[in-house]
Formats: sequence, C-alpha cells, structure tokens
Amino acid sequence: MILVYGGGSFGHYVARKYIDKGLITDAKGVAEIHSAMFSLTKILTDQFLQHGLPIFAINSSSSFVLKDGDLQDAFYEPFELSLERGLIPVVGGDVVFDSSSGVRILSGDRIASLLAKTFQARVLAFGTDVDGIILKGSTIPRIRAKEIGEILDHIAQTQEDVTGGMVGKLQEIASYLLEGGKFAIIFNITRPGQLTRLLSGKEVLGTNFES
Ligand code: IP8
Repeated sequence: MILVYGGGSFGHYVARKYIDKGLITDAKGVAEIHSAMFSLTKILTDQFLQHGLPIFAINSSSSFVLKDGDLQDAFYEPFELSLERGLIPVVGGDVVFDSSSGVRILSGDRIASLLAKTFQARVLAFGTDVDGIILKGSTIPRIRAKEIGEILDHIAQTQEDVTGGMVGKLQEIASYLLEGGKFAIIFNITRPGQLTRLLSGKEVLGTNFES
C-alpha cells in the first residue's frame, strides 16, 4: 500500500494566497506552502507511529519535476525500496518545481494516479468524506471511463481547492483508465471499516470506475 494525501486546510489555504494561473512565483509563498505541507506530514506520520505502523514520508518536491505543468521527471526508487523493506510510503500533494518557470502545485490525486500506474496497483482508491459521486442525492455505483466527460458536466467546481476537488479526481481517474489503469474507486474513508473492507478486496459503498 502506498498512501497519498491532499493539501486539505493546510496546503490549499496557503496556496490560494499565492497561486496565479497555476504558478507560484513568489519564493516566500513556495516556502510557506511547503512548510504547511510539512506540518500536515508530521501530524500524519505521528498518528501512524502512535499505532505502531512503520510510516515513511517521501517528499514529492524531491520526487517529481514538471515541465509546462506536465511530468518531466519522477524518482520512484524510494517508493519501491520502502515497500520492499516493509515500510509504508506516504507522500502528499505539494509544491514542485517546473523546469519552464516557477513552481506549481502537484496534487495528491495526480501523484496517486502516477504511482498506481507505475506500480500497477490493484486499485487506485480515493478516500473522501462523501459516498462517491452523488447525483440527485444518490451515489452512482459504477462509471465507465467514457462516461466521465458527461458526469463532469453535472459536478460543481469548488473554489476552496486549488487543484479542482472532485472534478480534479474525475479527470485524473479518466486519464488513469485511458492509460491502462484497471480499477479506481471514490469512497467514504470516514465511515468506519470501509478502508479495511476495500483492502481485503470486499465491496464498499462508493463509485467504482472501470475502463
Ligand atoms: O489536495 C494539493 O494536493 P491535493 C497540495 O491532493 C497543496 O490537490 C499544497 C495545495
């Protein structure tokens, strides 16, 4: 298992102050966002350690470099080696360098999809605080890759999240499935037992995505 987390009230709150057309050019802003994500990483890793779990934080700013917003370089070896050595790698959305200019936010959603593709994950699972994609009050149980465009027309873009919220997740899932990914799910990680069920291969309440 590789864990990926988003910016939540740490990264997005600070990033909103500095981001302009996807770029952060103010060095102080870059440092502040990075530091906010460090604080979140510390809280997360402390929680895992308190439960006796060998969590191992990997810095996304040192693992990924973009060019014009697209992935230019990725250093996956620390992920591979930590899995091999019995550690649980964890990485978060963060500021990453763009070799063309400035610094951009690389979302946890994008990182999760890159890692799932690279390590041929059984499932790319997005744990959220809702029961999946909800339209007219009900969770859509299954969506095929080709239907995602139509679903996107009905989903509202959030202002709080600099990387697109649920829209960003759907776009990421669409390209993951297009690039050969097998299975993705958006589920409610705040419901007790759901993650355990998912990791044991059992069905959970959520929206399942297949190519
Ligand atoms: O919440 C964004 O990650 P996301 C990280 O996965 C920052 O989009 C720094 C806002």
